[in-house]
Amino acid sequence: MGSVARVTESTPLITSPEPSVEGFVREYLRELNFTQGTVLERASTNDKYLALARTVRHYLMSRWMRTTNEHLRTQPKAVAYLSAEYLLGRQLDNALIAADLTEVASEALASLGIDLADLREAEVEPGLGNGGLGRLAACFVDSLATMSIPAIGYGIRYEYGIFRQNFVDGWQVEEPDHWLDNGSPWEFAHPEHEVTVSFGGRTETVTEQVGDDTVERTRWVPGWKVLGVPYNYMVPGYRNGCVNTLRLWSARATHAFDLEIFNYGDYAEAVRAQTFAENISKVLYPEDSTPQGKELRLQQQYFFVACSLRDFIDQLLPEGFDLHRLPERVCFQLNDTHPVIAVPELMRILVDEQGFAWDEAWEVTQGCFAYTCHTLLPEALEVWPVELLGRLLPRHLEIIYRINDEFLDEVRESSGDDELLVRRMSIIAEHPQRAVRMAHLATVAATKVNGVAELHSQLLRDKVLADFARLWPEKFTNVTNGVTPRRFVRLANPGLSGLITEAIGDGWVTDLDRLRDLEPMADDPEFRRRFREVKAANKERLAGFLERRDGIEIPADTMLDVMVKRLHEYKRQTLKILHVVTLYDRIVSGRLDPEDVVPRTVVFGAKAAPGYAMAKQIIGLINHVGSVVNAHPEVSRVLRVAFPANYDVTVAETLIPAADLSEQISLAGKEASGTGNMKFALNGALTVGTDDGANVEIRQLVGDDNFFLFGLTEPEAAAVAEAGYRPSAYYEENPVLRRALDLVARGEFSGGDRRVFEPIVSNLLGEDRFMVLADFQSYLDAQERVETAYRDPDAWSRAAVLNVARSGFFSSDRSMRDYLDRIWHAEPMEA
Ligand code: NBY
Repeated sequence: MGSVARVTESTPLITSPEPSVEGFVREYLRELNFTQGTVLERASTNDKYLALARTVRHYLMSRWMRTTNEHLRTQPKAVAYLSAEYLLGRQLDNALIAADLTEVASEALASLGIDLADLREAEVEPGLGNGGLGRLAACFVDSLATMSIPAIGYGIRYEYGIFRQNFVDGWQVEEPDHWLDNGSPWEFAHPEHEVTVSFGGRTETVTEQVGDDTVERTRWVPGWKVLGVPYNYMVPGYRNGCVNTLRLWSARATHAFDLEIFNYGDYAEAVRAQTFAENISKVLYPEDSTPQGKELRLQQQYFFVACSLRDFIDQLLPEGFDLHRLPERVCFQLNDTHPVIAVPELMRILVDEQGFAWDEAWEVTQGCFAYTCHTLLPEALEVWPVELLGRLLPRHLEIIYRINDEFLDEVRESSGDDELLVRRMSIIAEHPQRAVRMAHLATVAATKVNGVAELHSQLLRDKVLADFARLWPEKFTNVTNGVTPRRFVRLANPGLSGLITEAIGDGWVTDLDRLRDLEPMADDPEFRRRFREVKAANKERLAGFLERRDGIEIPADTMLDVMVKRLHEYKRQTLKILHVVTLYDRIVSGRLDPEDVVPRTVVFGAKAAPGYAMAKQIIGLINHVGSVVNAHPEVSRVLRVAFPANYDVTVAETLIPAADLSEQISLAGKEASGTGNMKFALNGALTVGTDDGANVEIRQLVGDDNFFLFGLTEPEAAAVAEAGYRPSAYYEENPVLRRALDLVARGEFSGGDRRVFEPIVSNLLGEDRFMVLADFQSYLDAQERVETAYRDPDAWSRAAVLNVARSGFFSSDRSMRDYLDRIWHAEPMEA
């Protein structure tokens, strides 16, 4: 029986090697020869990269084993982060800086005639997420490790991550992301710790004799099962001896199932069944806001949380642990509603498997979960049709109904039978079809519910979940998002990092509030000059990168104006492109002398969900406008558009440090937080932005003088909507806007074909749900202020340095402290 030896303190560990150039060369050649099975002379770049990745692991391995042993031995309260997405980005560089090995590795490789930079490029990033939510999870596990918090991340090992984006004639085409094809040196498979997950079937009631009593129990009789195999990834803290674990689950067919079919002699059917099971972790759903309600997605969600709860209980708790005390040992943080099916799953484990009374089980469950909401769009709130949920998870549906019954009793009691309220709050929606509202289930079960920026949390309390906030005001809290300074400053911007460290020491990497000490430097002309030098070098680096990667040429000495994020109407890429169209129109029509324009390069990066037709239209429009602008002899002297395909974490790391201007232009009240906005500010870009999400907090911190605010506020936008918004009125009244829209409508960017962008034009004139036209003039005015400011390089760089100095709050380390204080109540491990 594959039993695993219990870890004791005396289990001998081979210790990781001490870092030295000679030692590294030895370890490296050993990996190349013994694991990769090749010799230096014949090794491909991929061979060399894989050997390097494995060599770097050696240096983190004893910290990992020690951290894991300590967690098992001391049984501290732990954070278990449940997330369907982790948008990790490349691992090599992060592991090197965490282990403080970059110089040693680079010298060691150089002595073998290898350039570390070439091997970095060989890594295909694990894109196991869509955007902000997935990247946030990756930043959080980094911070938890750096702060020595006992934590484990649980998720799905998708065989295909977020699709690769290509442009064909300017239109998005998706290709599968084969990220595992060249080997996966950062993961450790543990098939011996496989977990069985059940689906389908029915429930039945059995009577049992307990002492003198007969009790009725419900039993789930599943219809089919799959296995979950865990893959462990190291999550190294920054030079602190702690390496936490990220555990991603991969689906396999059960052994019994295929054996049975093989015995019937139906080989092909057996293989098909295997494929069916393995489909569960095959591919990441590419929707970043509107859930698709697909059966396979619910299978994915249940699959990974069932594996994770089992794993936590069976592997991380001591044998015989009294599950009544589970809340003392863990907080399961629900990253949006995707893992919320964990709530009825824990109830099922406690009631059906452990024999808990319902109320006891509910108390434990309520003590173990907390829920983070990441949206404000009503269509983004997940609901699962009862028909589907009941077919896939019949026992869970019964449990959800009972949770709802008891909850609605409480609502009736406290509201004096307000039936309208009951309907609004019910976990079960009746229209347009009977369905489970996952956000309601999460809110009812959780100890705490948080939004991801002050404004967002306020709107959750006042609008999205207002009934719940009235019933349980103390349940609601805010934790403003953050980003890891290790990846997004230290690793992505070595030039700025060096400059900061020279000025204030290197403590900022793990204590970002220290950036405040830079504030006086904003008034030091020499510091500002060096800051500009760093920016210029980062632009050069970006220009080289885009040239190599995409064959895109950008001038390296213009204002770099960047809008990177998923493509969504609420984010308003359309507003940005209308600004570009306006500049183009003014120059072409002779209204604006190119000499009077501040030369700028507008860079877009955005993937559209493959089924989101309007988003794909907008991508087409950006590319077509870009082609016309870039081909125009006068215009292209002062205005360029670049839209590199397949924006990902790796691109972000080169693009953000080069940016002068950060575009954060969502309609107020729609972007929950944003995290790109934080990365730009920390890298010394100025923001042109609306009063939305975390922009509000950025502006408060950096100061109005160092931020270009425009647009309706949330209450204003709500009032306009309430009064009946008429976008065509703006079109009629504003000749500049009319000219821009007319150009698009007339086919200026589509070879004279008016039909191509007709859907965009008629949407803007007819509905314009996100009020692009209402904010257009205010945006143009803000861009005028941007130009004026940019003409004074000294003043601009002063503002940029102040952005850096005042953005320390946006470290994900601070977010973790807030979660720890307000929600998790876990403590760091002793060093
Ligand atoms: O989460 C984003 C928010 O839009 C952004 O404002 C915030 O900063 C960030 C981190 O809190 N949300 C997000 O990225 N959402 C998704 O990626 C997503 C993915 C899948 C689904 C829904 C949303 N889905 O239902 O399938």
